[in-house]
Amino acid sequence: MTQLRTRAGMIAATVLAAAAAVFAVPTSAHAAAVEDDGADCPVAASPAVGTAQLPDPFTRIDGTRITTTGDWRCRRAEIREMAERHVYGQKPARPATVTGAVSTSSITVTVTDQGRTASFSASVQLPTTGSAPYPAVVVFGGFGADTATIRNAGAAVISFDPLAVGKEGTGRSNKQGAFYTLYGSTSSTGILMAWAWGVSRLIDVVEQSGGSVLRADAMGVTGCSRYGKGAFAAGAFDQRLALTMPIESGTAGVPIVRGVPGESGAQPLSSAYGEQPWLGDAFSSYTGNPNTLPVDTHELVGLVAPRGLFIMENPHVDWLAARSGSVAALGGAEIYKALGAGGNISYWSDVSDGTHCASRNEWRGPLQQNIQAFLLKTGSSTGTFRVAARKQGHLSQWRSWPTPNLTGGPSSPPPSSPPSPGSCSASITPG
Ligand code: MCU
Repeated sequence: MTQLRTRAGMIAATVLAAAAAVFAVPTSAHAAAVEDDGADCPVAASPAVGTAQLPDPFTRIDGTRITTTGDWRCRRAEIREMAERHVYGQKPARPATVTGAVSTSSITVTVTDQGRTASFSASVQLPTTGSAPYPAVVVFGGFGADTATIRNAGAAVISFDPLAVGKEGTGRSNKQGAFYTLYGSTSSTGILMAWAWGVSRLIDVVEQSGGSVLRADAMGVTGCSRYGKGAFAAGAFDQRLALTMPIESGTAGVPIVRGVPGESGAQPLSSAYGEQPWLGDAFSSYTGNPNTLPVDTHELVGLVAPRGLFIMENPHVDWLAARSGSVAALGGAEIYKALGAGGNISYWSDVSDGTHCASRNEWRGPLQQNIQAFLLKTGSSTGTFRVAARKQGHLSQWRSWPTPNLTGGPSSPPPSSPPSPGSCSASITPG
């Protein structure tokens, strides 16, 4: 890795060109009141797919196209379910019992499901300004996220150790951590989804805490590298998160799966599948055949829509697949636009320091702006795209579907009565 980091530093001198696009759409993203507002939608068997192009996010499994913003709810449920089946593994519905407590310094969580119990906790650091109850950002792990800027912007930091919920370094038939204590060490669900589940259970406890310290309706999530993969999954699979901010997530994170094999130096799919049990066991069928995957990550970006999403990437380290990341962001932005929320997604890979998970001046302003827009609700989002020329992908090469003009105005809010729910050291290791 030293090798890669040194090289990254050299490439950092490469001149970057930035493309900025500002959408004139006001912030209209609201976190939902529930983890999954489409839990009642029927989802048929996944279609047989064999295309190098990105699947059409707007065409249902039955082959018809959605026409209204209201149609998106159950189309979203199809994408969510297919992503569980083929990429991450199933995320169990909200468990039978979740208890715990929120204080000004910690959150404790105890979950009981199917007769088993597991616990974990997270520490809390309050913001440096504002008054309780505070917005909060769940920060995965201990590196790469700018916790000082988060706290100075007025949001608390919830430091989440994902490894307590889904351990790294285990075999696929011996998965460990709180999630697997409940659902079994041979569960086919990968640890990224276990981590996402852990974030959901933290939100459950904040929700139940009565809101004297933290606000459940103003929560975000972030993390860098493998923890960027986790933050992305957390935001995609829990609609209560108002703001999702994956940093330098690489393969198995934001980058389109179909783009990885053709992107020079990118972490291969088989490497991301094998390095850790991050992805679900079912993904083994696709590491050599990504064109048969019925979904791709532009649609996972779409799972976050219309909520706030700020994707940060590093164009200097090839391993991080930032070109495929830019295509995912551009493809997913079409879903945001169709929902009337084009301003709620931002992408920024135009950074000068090539060090993986570095602290970056460029991202301070937009980070603060995103927290203001989506958590404090005091500002508006800009939908800025700043794509480094070195890793600029072109959506037109990846899609043959048009973006529909959905009728029905901006994305409708979730139903008011929801259906009842049935050690990384910030360095890169080439695989
Ligand atoms: C970008 O995330 C990973 C990458 O997938 C791994 O191959 C590498 O070993 O570690 C990265 C990471 O998490 O670095 C902190």
